[in-house]
Amino acid sequence: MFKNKEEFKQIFQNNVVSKLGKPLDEVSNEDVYTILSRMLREFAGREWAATNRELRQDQEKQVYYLSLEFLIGRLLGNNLLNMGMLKTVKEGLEDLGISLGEIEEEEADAGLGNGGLGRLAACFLDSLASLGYAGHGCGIRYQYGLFEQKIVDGNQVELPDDWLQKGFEWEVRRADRKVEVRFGGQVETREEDGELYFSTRDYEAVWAVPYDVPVIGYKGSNPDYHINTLRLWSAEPVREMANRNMASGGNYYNYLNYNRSVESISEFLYPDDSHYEGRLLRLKQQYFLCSAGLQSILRTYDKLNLSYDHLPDQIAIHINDTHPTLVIPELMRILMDEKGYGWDAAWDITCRTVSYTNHTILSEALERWPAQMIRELMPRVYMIIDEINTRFCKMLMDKYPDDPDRVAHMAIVYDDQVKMAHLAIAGSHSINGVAALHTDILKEREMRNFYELYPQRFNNKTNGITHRRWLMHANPELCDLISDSIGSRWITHPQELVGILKYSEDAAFQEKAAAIKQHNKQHLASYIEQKYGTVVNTESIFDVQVKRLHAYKRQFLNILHVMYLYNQLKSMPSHDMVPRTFIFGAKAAPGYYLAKSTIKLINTVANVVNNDPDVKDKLNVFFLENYSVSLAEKIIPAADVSEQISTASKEASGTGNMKLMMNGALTIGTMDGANVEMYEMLGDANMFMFGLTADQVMNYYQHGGYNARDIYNSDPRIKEVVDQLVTPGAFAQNSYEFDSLYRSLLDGNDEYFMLKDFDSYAESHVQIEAAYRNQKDWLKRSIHNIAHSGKFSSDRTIGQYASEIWKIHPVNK
Ligand code: 26W
Repeated sequence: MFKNKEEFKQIFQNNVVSKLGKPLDEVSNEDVYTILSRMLREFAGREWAATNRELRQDQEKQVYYLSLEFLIGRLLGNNLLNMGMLKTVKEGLEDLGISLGEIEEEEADAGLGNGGLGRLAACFLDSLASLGYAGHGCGIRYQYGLFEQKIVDGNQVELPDDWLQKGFEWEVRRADRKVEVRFGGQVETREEDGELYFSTRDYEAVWAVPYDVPVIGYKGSNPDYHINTLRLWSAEPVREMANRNMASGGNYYNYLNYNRSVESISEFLYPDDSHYEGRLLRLKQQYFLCSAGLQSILRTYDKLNLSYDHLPDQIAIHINDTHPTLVIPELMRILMDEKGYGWDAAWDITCRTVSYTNHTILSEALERWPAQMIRELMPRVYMIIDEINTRFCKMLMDKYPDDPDRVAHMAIVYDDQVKMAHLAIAGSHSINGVAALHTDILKEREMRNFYELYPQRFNNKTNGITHRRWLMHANPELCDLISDSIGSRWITHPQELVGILKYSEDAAFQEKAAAIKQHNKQHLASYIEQKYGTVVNTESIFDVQVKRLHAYKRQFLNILHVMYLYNQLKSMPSHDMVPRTFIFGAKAAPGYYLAKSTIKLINTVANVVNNDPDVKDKLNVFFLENYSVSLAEKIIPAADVSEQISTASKEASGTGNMKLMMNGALTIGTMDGANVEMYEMLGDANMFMFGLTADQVMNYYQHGGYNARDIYNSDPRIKEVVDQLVTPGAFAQNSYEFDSLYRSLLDGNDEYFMLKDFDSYAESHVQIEAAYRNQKDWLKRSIHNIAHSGKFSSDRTIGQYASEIWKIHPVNK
């Protein structure tokens, strides 16, 4: 596109004049953003077409990653990085007096996801493209992404996230590729020559219109770009439906109602994370994605002119949690009703095509749809689910004739509910967990019966994160320091980050690493100061917990510990403590009362601590509102300490833990999710582990034996902070505001073992403080964390999915 900085400046300036008709000194940051992103999109468009041509010619197997969430964040900086243009453009703009950082701030985050699961999907797309795989995303183009969070009087308030308001420069509407999705109607059965045929009449049709987003792989020294596609579907009314309604005597209001109900399908993302809610509209979204996605996948397949017998050799369909499970009965329907296959052959093809990832074992998150709802919304699909269930249960009864309980537990449809995880396991060839511990729990406990039935289907794929966004883009100085020291091969082989181990005690390297951390802390501090008008002590330890707010993630434990530190400082003003800044970022599901109370508690404590002259030089608390991908990119490089403190066994993997480790933060954590695998590499010297193990937690759940009140009564530190929740004075304004939090600990017997783990948590914090006092040692540990983080690049994860589940190969490599 441009060979060097001067050429870039020329082309950019020409664009400004020809497209805006303004001189450069009159353009706004928004103008610059628009011009720049359009230049890149146009250029990428040509390369995109080239990749697509190549994929058609090569007839390589393609993988489609179906997900109701893609939490991609901003694209300008990342696309520049992956296209190899970041430095040229940054310096070129600088010459023109423009800061690229400020221009990037103009872009709205594409926040089409809730948290871990959606961000993982986005990291996977980046790795698929960067490694040269033919792997595409398939999702929904929500008009409103995850709500925008405002904090008003310490409380969370949700505002709509109107991210498309100024347009999304990276997408291309492909009206020519729209497909029809059908809901409702009646199934008609017809018999001909002893065969049954099914068709549905009186259905309601909607258009699914795709918007394609290029997923630009990291170019590095490759001669060509590799650009995959993220296809996001938007629902639009079918005019003929409206006409039909009018012709059959319907009125104008019916027509408007139809329009409105169609548009609502892709209107907003459900803000629930780990809590299933059986809403009809959510089910509609799921089928909308599955039906539209499958039609476009099969349309591409049809161009190969192959029999559907070969579908599993050419196509892999991956479902991100159970949310797109309907793709299984939908593929069965197409194969049988439209392609003429019998049941057994269709089932074989379906199972060999689909694979499934489980992201949680929380029972409240497992999807169970009322059978009646599916029957009404997709009657033919329901018939197929019912038949899958009948055959599955029959097979189980033959296998376990003396164990009817087992059969009942494993049934797909039971008690008029469809258990989506059971359907996903029965109808796929691979089921994976997202960290070793999580997969073990699936195999040994939650899905034990299924594991015994299909041991070869279960496997582990420990999560990863893209080091391109989370290290190279978020922390460019650290990235340069690494490359200056060990060369740049680590960029395409992230496990080679271990090369920096030899510098872990090198004074010059340590000094540079410390300066970079300090600079990142100042950067975050100025963001906080600008936004909240509060001064941040950048000499303090930045202790960070950023993730969705959930009881099992235990932000509550963190803030209880802060309250304890405050009490300690108040009673011993001379207490020598390394200054600490506790930073929180978290959105709570709008209906999750305890989570919202926790946010209020954090803000209440922040208000007291930050304004108390006795402690404010030593202890500070900030709750940064609207935690999002772009905010994460500011916070994570600035963190000294990473809080990964979920109740053991509850966090399937965690991925924030990996991002913080890669940026040199030291973890205080439980033996949960991927923390366990981090610990295997880092050991006690480089990580601060505390608390119950997963086995201990699960034993308590199974056999009882835990009494929170005993701990409350025996540990005065704990009694004091717990009482402060309901005693007006130090923190609470009244006795009822934090009453539910209080009661969850004592009356609810502390389901997440916060009081049980409090002591070892506090002790680990003492160790952290001691460790921080020795800066050389601290830096050595920090460098160890960075060095060992290569394993957690999603390039490693995707390589494993590709070879072990999808059986795909990089194109032309
Ligand atoms: C239907 C309601 C609902 C919505 C989202 C139920 C469950 C979910 C997700 C499965 C929740 C989720 O994001 N899980 C997280 O997935 C990450 C990526 O694998 C893991 O790192 C986190 O540990 C896990 O909580």
